[in-house]
Amino acid sequence: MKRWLVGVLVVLGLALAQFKAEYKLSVVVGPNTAWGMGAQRFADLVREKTGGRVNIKVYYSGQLFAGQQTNEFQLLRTGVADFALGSTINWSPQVKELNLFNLPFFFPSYKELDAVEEGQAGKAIFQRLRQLGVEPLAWGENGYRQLTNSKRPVRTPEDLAGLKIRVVGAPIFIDTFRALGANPTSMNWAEVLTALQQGVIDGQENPIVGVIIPYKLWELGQRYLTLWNYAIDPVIFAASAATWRTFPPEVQKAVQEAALEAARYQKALARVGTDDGAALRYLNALGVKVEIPDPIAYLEAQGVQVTALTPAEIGRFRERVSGVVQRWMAEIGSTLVVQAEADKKRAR
Ligand code: X2X
Repeated sequence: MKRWLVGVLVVLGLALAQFKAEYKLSVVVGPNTAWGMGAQRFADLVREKTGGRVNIKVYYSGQLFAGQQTNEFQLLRTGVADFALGSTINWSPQVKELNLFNLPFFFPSYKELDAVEEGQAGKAIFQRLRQLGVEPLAWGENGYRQLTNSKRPVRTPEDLAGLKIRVVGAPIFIDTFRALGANPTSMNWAEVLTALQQGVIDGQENPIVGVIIPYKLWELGQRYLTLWNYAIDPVIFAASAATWRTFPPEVQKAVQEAALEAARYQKALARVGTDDGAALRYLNALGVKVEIPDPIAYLEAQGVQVTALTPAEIGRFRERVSGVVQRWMAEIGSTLVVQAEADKKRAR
């Protein structure tokens, strides 16, 4: 064989060899959620923008971490997962700064949340993730978390008394629901549906568009819904640094662009009918068919009794958790909390 041809083949071989046949992406929920659809969109865009070199397979419903959702961050760090669309809740046991989003009643509006994500605090959080071996690419969203239960309407902290509420295995949620007088128990999402069906738990908390509707929780007896926006659940599009380092700069750029584009679409899907109309307009402009433009009317039509709390009613819950907020702000770190407060203020 000609020398130059050998050279060409070697270079070609190297170029090919640096890509795996399949890159694994972890998601906690199934494909029919905004979160799952965002993951698929990201995979499709990455394939398209890298000319098929980066081929991502989405592993839904926690397949990669075998049900233990608070292990996802570790999987990503070690490169067992190449990518993830990870909830800040599930990563918060390893990344204490992410408890910022778990602070009860800390984010009164999407506008303030977006300002924090795009602002100083969001940048500091991304920097922290990089230090821990995870390359953050974009902010997506599961949504504002609302309460459902099978027993009664919840309008006051007294209504919550004694209700057995499933929360994710992140300690701040146990603290919060204890302070509210409920009986919280931590459980992986993979077990929640059966637990609801069997009445092992009375209630749970999750976003309406992101989880409650796609999983049809009313069919599992969750007939009472309280809208209180008590916590927000961002989803971070991210790569394992171990994988990220193997990509040449032009591939990194393509993957980064794909993440921003997919995240914008994903966030809009998660917010439909719960914002000022911007999400729906954006999706309409993209030509995406939105099946449930009014999620609250839809839930009511399914027989769910919806209790929307007034600001004064929310104030009563907020009072009960003031100690939890103080304690967890110290845990998160005052620098980050001050940055977040400043970011929020700028949005107002
Ligand atoms: O487990 C949950 O409640 C879920 C699906 O919302 C998260 O992964 C945080």
